Amino acid sequence: MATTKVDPKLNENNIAKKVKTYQGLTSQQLIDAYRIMFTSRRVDDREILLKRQQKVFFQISGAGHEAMGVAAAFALKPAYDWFYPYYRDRALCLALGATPYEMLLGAVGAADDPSSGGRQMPSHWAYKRLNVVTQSSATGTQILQAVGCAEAGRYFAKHPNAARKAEGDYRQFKDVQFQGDEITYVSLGDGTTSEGEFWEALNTASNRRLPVIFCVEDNEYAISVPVEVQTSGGNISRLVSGFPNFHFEEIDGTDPVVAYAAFKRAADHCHAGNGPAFVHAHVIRPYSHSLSDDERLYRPDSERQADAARDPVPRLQMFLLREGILDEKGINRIEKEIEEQIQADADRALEAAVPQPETIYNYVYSPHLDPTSAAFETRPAFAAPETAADGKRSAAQNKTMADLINTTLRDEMRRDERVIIFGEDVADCSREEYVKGKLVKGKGGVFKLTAGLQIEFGSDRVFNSPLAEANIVGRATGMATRGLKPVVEIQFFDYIWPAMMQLRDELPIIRWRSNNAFSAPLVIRVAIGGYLTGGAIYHSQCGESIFTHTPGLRVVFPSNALDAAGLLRTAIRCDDPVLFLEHKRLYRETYGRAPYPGPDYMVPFGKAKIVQPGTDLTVITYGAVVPRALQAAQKLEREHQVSVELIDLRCLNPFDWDAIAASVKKTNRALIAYEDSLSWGYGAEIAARIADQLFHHLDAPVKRVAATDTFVAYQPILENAILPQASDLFRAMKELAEF
Ligand SMILES: Cc1ncc(C[n+]2csc(CCOP(=O)(O)OP(=O)(O)O)c2C)c(N)n1
Ligand SMILES: [Mg+2]
Repeated sequence: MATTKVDPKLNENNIAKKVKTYQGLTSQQLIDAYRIMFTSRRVDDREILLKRQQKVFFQISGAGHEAMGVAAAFALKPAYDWFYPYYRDRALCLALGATPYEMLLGAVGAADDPSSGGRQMPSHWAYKRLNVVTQSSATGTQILQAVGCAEAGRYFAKHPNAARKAEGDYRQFKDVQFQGDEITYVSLGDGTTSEGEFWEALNTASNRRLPVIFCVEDNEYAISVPVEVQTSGGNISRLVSGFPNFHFEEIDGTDPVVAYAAFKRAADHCHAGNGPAFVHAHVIRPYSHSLSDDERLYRPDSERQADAARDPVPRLQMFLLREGILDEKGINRIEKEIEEQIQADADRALEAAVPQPETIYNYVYSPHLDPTSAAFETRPAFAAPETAADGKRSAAQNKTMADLINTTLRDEMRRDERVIIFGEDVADCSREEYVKGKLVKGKGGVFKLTAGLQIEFGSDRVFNSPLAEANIVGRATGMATRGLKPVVEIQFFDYIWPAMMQLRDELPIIRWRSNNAFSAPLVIRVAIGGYLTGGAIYHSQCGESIFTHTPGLRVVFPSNALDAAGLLRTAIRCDDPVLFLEHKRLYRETYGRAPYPGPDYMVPFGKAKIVQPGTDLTVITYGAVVPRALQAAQKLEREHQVSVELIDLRCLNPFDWDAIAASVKKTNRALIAYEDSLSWGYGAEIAARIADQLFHHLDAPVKRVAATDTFVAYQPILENAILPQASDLFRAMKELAEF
């Protein structure tokens, strides 16, 4: 154990009294540390017993990681600092204030499990009252979120008015807490340092000098894979040492005294505003990876025995005895007390009520604010029309979808200081002195959708991200968890995939998996789609069904300027995460232009628009297929007197089943048209529902028109053949009408 130091302290008579401390830890704190470490180990042991008795269903232990966890907690403040711990951080959570009973409620999957209400495996910590944020099983996803969390804390400290509550939108339900000098703690295993998101997080924290403590708990194994296979040279400290602005510590994480001193120095570095800290703690893993793993299959006894000699729990016990801080009786008393308490807690947890099956849909979406409700339905407030000579609204007043998205972003940023925008190229100019000096005009997005916003709102609120999509979505998720409203941009749908882990396993399930303790309402704007004449494979993709297949994510896909404005406003004000798909081909199309509808115009989610009413067949579509379907329908009417009812879904999740059902009951024929590849596409689900629920109303098979089951090619002849054209739609509608 580490060397002893003596600190001068004043006693109650203001006489300097020497209190012996161990690198800042008092004897009492060391006794507390032992208490917590022993408790942590015994909760693991109890869970293992319960698992063997089949009374709990999974076990993963924090054994071997206890000392550094307690040390980190002692150096930081629960309910003040923020914590993104991973599954080995049982001792950290206990030291922050979580109780063994709460942990055992998690193990049995009780309704009152504060981490998830029985939805997540045990050791997936979430304690709202302590600022311990909900964690997933995915290794590494927490790291970028922690960075976003730290950014949010800094933002609120700089813009305290943004933290204010406001009625009528998501802010009403989002309490914001922040401290000027808070720290975000995030931990991970040695294996997890191989994930790209780890490096993205270090890069951003370093670059922005964020007060984040990254803690790598290096037990030298990721399940059975040893550290030298994960990490070039076998030591992560060596690899990260070049990141600027960091404070680095590499320590024996089985020694609480050493670890505490290291975390203190790390916290001091963060508090001084110097930037992040990296604590590389060497620990052991005495209980295999989890109860589903037997490390004897890949670790010889010699190695396991060497580890056992470093076990932090007996080591601290020996230290307390050697230093005369506790005698054997004292140790026994503490241990007995803990054993009895855990026994009682386990008995109580086994009796606890389990969650009821009918609760499974609770908290998939916000229970507070329903974006399909009338609260999100407002009438457009168009300015009095300036009429041209022909009496029609002047062309200048008709705005493109790009114009109205830009205006909506501007309006919402004026209204709500929590709205911030970042992404690739979204700023006017990162080197702001160039725009300030009027040397350049500024860019504002590759499609110019965010043009002028950085100039108006400043670089705190509109800024460029690194070229890293997981970075964008992961950080935004962390920020939104704290109450900011990021409206981030993914430059092309084709490049959304690096963010897929955050989009599938994190953002949409934060509310559900934490049983409503946490939420991350934010907006991801994505330029999508083809018909670009030369867009080719990597600038033309659709693929919306992948996201409508993810519970918890709202998916919107407008076809015209007015809907885009109204739906984007709903997306920003609502309390759920929203994927806002903007068709590139529609950005500046003549079709669907509209005058500015005012700063409060909203379209509720899940309400389709009847583009044209009809009686003979129903066409259900959205996005850039809407104008093509309209063209086909008008031609069919002109040439064959077939009356088509054209439905623009506008919102894909939720979608307007009522509008579809009412129309199909009237026309008895349904065609679903979409730009994505035919097979497994969005229309497949609609077709299946119509077949299932409207079978008796059908006079013809349900038909689909979509892209071929290929990617989109560059040569326009190929692109035309691949994507559904008005002529394809015309043919399919005609055949269906004639069936
Ligand atoms: C993204 C992802 N890939 C794979 C897994 C399966 N898995 C769970 S833990 C683990 C090893 C993690 O090792 P390490 O980061 O060293 O942490 P340790 O368990 O050793 O503390 C793996 C591969 C996962 N949970 N998430
Ligand atoms: Mg490991």
